[in-house]
Amino acid sequence: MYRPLGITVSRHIMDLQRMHPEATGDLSGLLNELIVAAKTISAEVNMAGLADVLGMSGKTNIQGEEVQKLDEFSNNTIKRRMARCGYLCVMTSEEEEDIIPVDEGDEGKYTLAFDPLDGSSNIDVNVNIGTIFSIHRRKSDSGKPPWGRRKTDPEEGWKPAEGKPGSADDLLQKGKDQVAAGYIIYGSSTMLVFTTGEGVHGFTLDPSVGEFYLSHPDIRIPGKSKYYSVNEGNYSYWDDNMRRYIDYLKEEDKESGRPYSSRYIGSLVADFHRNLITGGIFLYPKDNKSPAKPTGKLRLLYEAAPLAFIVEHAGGRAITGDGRDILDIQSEELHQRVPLIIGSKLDIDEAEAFLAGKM
Ligand code: AFP
Repeated sequence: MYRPLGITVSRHIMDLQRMHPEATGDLSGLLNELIVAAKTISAEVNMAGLADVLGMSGKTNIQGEEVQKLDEFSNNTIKRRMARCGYLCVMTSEEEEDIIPVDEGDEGKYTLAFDPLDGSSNIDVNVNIGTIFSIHRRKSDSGKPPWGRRKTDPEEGWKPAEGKPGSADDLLQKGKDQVAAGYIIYGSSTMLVFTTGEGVHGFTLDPSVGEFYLSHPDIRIPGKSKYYSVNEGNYSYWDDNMRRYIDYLKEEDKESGRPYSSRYIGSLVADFHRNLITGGIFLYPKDNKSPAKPTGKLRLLYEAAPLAFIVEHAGGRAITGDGRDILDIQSEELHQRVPLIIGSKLDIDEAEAFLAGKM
């Protein structure tokens, strides 16, 4: 019923572009390409339960193609599509150690960091998983004319304008300098949530027409919540302040709305999405579980920073718990880990006070 009137995501992106007369359309083009990749992944995720049934021995599907693991499929889908879209100069993915170059001749003015399939250990048990992305403007010169990626040669027609490839340095930027960030959650329905800094908007995929429709305009996270999301199995690895905070949330006190309820899925996108809509605080703090991960488990460039950008544009906050705002951190490595405490603003303020030993 809503379809004829529904605002499609491409229409929404065009509307955003029109608000910026100086825009070349590159960011719109980039987002639209990413959305095609997301739809491709969504279709594959929906088939996941059938992969073994249809895949015969798990090696080939009914088309005779090799059945890939879903995280590998998602990574390849995004990287191959985006390498030739003409809007990027370099990418990084959770699945790849080094930077991912774009195709020669297709160098553009943006960078992309992505987690192709976050929460992948949940795939086999039919629990929500997602793709997270972060877009920055490149720091280095693109070497291209300002009017875009292709020039017309009177002799040869359209051909790529020569450009310069990007480097890791283009990717290593602060979260607050993102130009867009978002995620796609593959759940009871597939949803895209993103921001270009002008509100956070959610779109739901109608699989019958293959189109995302605006379903959650201008999302605002409730200022205070009654939910906390944390892997409490790590309790003995936390410091005293962190333990005291979680103990506090579980105490009974009607006036401050305690005890809080616990909700933990183990897929960051799913835990974050639920808290964004209903209010909540998600914590993956630093711990002493593994000397290799003293700063927590989650990655700055394609997990913490994009979700922090979204939450802050929805009225929430994201911090490390050791005195830093996530968006202020200058990334130093592609796969850098950070503690992440993210969600409803008043809850984050309170957690911050606890973690600093002030409460
Ligand atoms: P997987 O992709 O290995 O499932 O990890 C998911 C994740 O990176 C993130 O999505 C979760 O919030 C977090 O790890 C869960 O970690 P724990 O299993 O340590 O709670």
